[in-house]
Amino acid sequence: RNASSKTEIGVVGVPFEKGQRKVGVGNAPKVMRDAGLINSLKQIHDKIDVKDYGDITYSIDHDISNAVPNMIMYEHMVACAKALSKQVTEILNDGRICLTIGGDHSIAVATVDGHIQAKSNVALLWIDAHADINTNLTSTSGNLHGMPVALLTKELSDYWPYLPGMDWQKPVMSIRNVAYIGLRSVDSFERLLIDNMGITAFGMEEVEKFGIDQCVHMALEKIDPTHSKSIHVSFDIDSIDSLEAPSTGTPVRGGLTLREGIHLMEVIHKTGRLSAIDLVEVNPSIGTKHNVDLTVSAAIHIIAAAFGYSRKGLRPKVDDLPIQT
Ligand code: NNH
Ligand code: MN
Ligand code: MN
Ligand code: MN
Repeated sequence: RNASSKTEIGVVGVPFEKGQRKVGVGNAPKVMRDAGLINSLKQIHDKIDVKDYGDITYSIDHDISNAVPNMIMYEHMVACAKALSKQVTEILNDGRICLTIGGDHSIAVATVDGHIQAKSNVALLWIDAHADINTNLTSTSGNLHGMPVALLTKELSDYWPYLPGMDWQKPVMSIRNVAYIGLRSVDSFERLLIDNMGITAFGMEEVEKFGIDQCVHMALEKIDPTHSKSIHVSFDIDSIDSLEAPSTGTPVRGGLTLREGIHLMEVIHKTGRLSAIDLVEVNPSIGTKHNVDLTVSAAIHIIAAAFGYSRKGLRPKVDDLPIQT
């Protein structure tokens, strides 16, 4: 894909914050739109077409609250995810790249599910300080935003009890089609899984050792060796160092620089196969106004890079320099 080919984007906001315990992450879609997200997308280049599908709404089934041990506010996740999965499928079937603005990371169960419904052959890049591959038995928090990768993948499906209300969600993705970049806060059972299953993971040590460009290329080569899959990037803003993206629920120092986050997205853009992006865990209630502004603008720069924003600058349509007459 380049500046001369048309890029159609569908944006959906998910004001969902019940996958963790801090207030505020649900306001990110509004804060991102107020900060000019939609216009920033339109201004990337003149072949971009953006449609805003609005925010996800849902109503919960009280009968399934506390149905599963150690999954807090489970009934909320179930209801939101069902609505979001449908919306993502619709956006992709409309021929658009789906940009989902969270919300906490539990919403990725739905975005990836919706992506698989539309495209079947999906490769998933999970950009995060955390691995989000806990089950209800391994999680020490009970927070659902630490569990989406385990809910999505077939190799983990035997580790779950029956999940009422989630029958629509089929764990059909193989963990072989998932790669992590940015890990630096991994729980002990998560580490055991990553090692035992040989999950592709480029933690901060690997980013340091090989550089971000090599890490992204190696990750893509592992999860999409035939260069044929539909690419999903689930981007947790806490992958970025907390100095550059401080307004997030579980900040971790020593992370990706904004420049590395932008470069990563530029590489993915150049594949021409990017179909869906989640941008999650921006919490506008954490930190000062300056902290929030830094975090929101980092998120917008990362998104713009994914859609082809060029740091080199783009040449004009008519490439004659204006001359004095
Ligand atoms: N691993 C921890 C848990 O399961 C923290 C997860 N927090 C995140 N993940 N922000 O991206 O609760
Ligand atoms: Mn996450
Ligand atoms: Mn995280
Ligand atoms: Mn190759």
